[in-house]
Amino acid sequence: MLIQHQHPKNSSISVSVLGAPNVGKSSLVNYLIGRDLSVVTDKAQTTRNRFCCVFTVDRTEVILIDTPGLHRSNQEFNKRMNHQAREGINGAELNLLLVDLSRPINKQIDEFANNLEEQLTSPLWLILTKSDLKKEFSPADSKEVFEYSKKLLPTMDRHFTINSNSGDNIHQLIGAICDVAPNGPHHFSDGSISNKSERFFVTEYIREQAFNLLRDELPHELAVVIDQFEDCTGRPNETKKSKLNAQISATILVNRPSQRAIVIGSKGAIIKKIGMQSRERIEELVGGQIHLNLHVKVSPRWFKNNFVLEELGLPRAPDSNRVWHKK
Ligand SMILES: Nc1nc2c(ncn2[C@@H]2O[C@H](COP(=O)(O)OP(=O)(O)OP(=O)(O)O)[C@@H](O)[C@H]2O)c(=O)[nH]1
Ligand SMILES: [Mg+2]
Repeated sequence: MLIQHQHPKNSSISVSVLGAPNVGKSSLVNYLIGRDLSVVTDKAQTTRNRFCCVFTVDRTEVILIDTPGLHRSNQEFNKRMNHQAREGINGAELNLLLVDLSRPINKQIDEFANNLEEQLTSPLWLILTKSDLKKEFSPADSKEVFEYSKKLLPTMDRHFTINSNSGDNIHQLIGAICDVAPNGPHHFSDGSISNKSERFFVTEYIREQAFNLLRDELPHELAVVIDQFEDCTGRPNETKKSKLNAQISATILVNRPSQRAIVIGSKGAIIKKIGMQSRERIEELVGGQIHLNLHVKVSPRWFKNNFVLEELGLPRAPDSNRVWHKK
């Protein structure tokens, strides 16, 4: 076993990244791992599934758990997303609570405490994000917010003020995480960087570009599923086509026929753009050329359909509604 050959001084820590939608969780994750793996958009509820990704500093492995933004909703889809976020805490040895400085601060802390205080057993650190958007915010202000959060969240233990665009203070955060990492073997010792497959990130990147190109409520009523993912890397190297890494067909699900028309766009302009931009992202991920075929399908109320939700990696939550529709 690989683990038996690991250096005795190795250490490893799993760290959940929590907070309300749009506070900058995935941006911080990407900054820490040094690549744009997780999807980031200016829309709330971009991340829908919890997943792990990893970076190492010297002998310390840090496993980050990116989570969907916690929010209040009675919709089945949102309940399952929230459940993904709550599950992020399970098994995490350290939790980071991200709070967006450009929005009401105490309200975010209150909501988090109301939602999750009972579930927290590991240490919690307060990470005040987007410091560039609140330049007047002083270290004394940070301390005050930290003291406030400690009253509501007993496991609250440290605080940092960061900016994920420029990286301000993030190296201090990395140092602090490494300092508390317990000795133990690395779990991602085979060189992989995430617990999710390429298929998962393909759907994420298509959805990310759709989010970027579409406005209003449409992004929330849109999902992406893979129809076919053919790995072409093993093909004999004789034709030009054999340079292909993968041949991928995916479907963008929308709720209503009018949304299908918007996603396709005039003369197919929008879907073409989604395809071109997401292909660039996917090719970077797989390290080679791909063929990407995109379709748009009306799947009425897919966000209430257990079958689709399971396919999207969102299993039933403890507070799930009683729904079971056929596809
Ligand atoms: N100005 C500024 N913008 C930031 C910073 N960090 C993140 N953002 C922006 O905030 C928006 C949301 O960032 P995400 O990383 O997607 O936020 P998230 O918390 O993962 O959001 P969900 O997945 O929807 O819960 C994006 O437009 C980011 O570019 C920051 O430090 N400064
Ligand atoms: Mg996110």
